[in-house]
Amino acid sequence: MGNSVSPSPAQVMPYEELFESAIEQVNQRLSEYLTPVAGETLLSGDHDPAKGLWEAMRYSTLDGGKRIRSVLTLETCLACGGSVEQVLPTACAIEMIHAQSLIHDDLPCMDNDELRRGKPTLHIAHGESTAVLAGDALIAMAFGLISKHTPVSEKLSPQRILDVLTEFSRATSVIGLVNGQYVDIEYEGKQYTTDILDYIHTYKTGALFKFSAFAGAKLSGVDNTVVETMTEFGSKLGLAFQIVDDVLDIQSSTETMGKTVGKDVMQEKATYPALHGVEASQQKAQQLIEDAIEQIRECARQHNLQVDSLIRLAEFINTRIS
Ligand code: GRG
Repeated sequence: MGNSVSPSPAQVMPYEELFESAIEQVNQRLSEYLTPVAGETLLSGDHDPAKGLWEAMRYSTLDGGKRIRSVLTLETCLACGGSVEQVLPTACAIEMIHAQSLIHDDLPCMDNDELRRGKPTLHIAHGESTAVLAGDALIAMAFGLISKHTPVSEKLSPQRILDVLTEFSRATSVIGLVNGQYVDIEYEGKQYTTDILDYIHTYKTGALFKFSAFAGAKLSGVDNTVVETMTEFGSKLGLAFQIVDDVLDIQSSTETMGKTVGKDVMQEKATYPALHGVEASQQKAQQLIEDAIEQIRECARQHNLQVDSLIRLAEFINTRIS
């Protein structure tokens, strides 16, 4: 697409290098969380009859994925003066929910896809019932990680952690992924308005980005005014991300994306390019990113925050090719 918002020297550095440390920390911690604790179940280790379930959860969560939502959470927390430890369990929980949403989205009863992150989807590789159950386990586990592993401190009260859990529940359910996905499927092959399109994108994709930024700010211990600005920033990034995704579904290749492209047209999905055309979609995504960047620049000036990484992340969303 090449819709660069404000070209800067750092932008030539690829996303994976810019956020290498955050991505590595998330991957390492995710792997730890997705390793069964010895002795916790009736039969464990080589005798564990549910070994295949763990393998399935690891297959879809650990191998691949840009980690953009968890990077957003970590970088927001750092920008607001927090530490990685304060937020890493929540960042991992977000990746688990994201992985689960992809597993279930790929099922034959939903988008019916056979390729994800460059390899067979979970139901193709491990069977449909395992894919449903691995997704179920990831959802339930995600909530427990936040409550069990987030360290309480003077800056990070139990109430803040409860607020994060409440918002996580909302963002993943009926003002989030589930209702977005429901309406997305409901409107396949039907007439839709801009309001319906915004509804789908705001919830199906926007809600988890919004939550990612919210959680990063909230768990840093920063004031609520900053939390609100960061939450709006995440929301705009999420909407832009989905619009860019819809454009890439038309302009990119299955090889580059690691998932089947061209499906939106085939399944007559409600998308920005289908309703407004590719050019207007690119302009809309660019506008959202510009607004988001301006908003956090202003917030950074007022509250003396360091937001360069967040700006780089926002720019990546608009220039990504996969
Ligand atoms: C969360 C309880 C619960 C249920 C999930 C199936 C479902 C309900 C929601 C599906 C939502 C969905 C598939 C949204 C699409 C979001 C999107 C653009 C995904 C691609 O994200 P990337 O590009 O993927 O970040 P990688 O592979 O890089 O992680």
